[in-house]
Amino acid sequence: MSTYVLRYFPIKARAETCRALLSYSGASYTNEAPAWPQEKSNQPFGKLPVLIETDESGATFKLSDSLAIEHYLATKYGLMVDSSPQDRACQDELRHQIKDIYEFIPQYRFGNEDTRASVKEKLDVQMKYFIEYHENHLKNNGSNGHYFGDKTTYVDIALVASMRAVREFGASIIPGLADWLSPDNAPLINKVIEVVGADPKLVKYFNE
Ligand SMILES: N[C@@H](CCC(=O)N[C@@H](CS)C(=O)NCC(=O)O)C(=O)O
Repeated sequence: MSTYVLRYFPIKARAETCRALLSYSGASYTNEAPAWPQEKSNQPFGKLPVLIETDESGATFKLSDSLAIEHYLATKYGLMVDSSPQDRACQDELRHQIKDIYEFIPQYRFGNEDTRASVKEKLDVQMKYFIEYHENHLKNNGSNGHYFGDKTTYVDIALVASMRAVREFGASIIPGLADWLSPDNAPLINKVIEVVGADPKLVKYFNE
């Protein structure tokens, strides 16, 4: 069985879904927080997260970029809905929309003080689209706390983990961000967080 090291900063941000997928899959993994910027030049692309997998034979596989890591883990552990090319595309679409919301956090945090109002304005517009689109998708799937069918799959886990990052990390950075995700405003999104978040397979992740 493979073991993994997930390199990232000790914050709840871009690596959350990678960590949640590892936990959900029962994989053996450790988190590693390299000294930065000293270790930057030792990463394949100068950025984190980086996943290092070691298989039974001792061979290693290194992958950088959060979505590539997620896609790899979700495929490897049978968490992609693989019934048609449309289903695969739809999962990428939904996942990328979740990531687009997350991306407002670094834009706001690291942008100049005078760009913040415009970043917040764009976030507010996008949040409205995001919530409408995802609530509608979840309703069409039966309002059962899952994006596809009645089982936990990649997008469910990505939502739970990303919204945790948005609430616990992003909300302290962008005023009003958490309000968008109230149960009244986004009931079916919250249902996924409740149903999937209660799965014991995510306990290791939640305890990190
Ligand atoms: N597309 C990449 C972006 C990675 C990225 O920007 N990582 C940031 C942390 S969230 C980083 O490594 N920053 C440190 C640096 O650029 O020196 C991904 O999704 O993994």
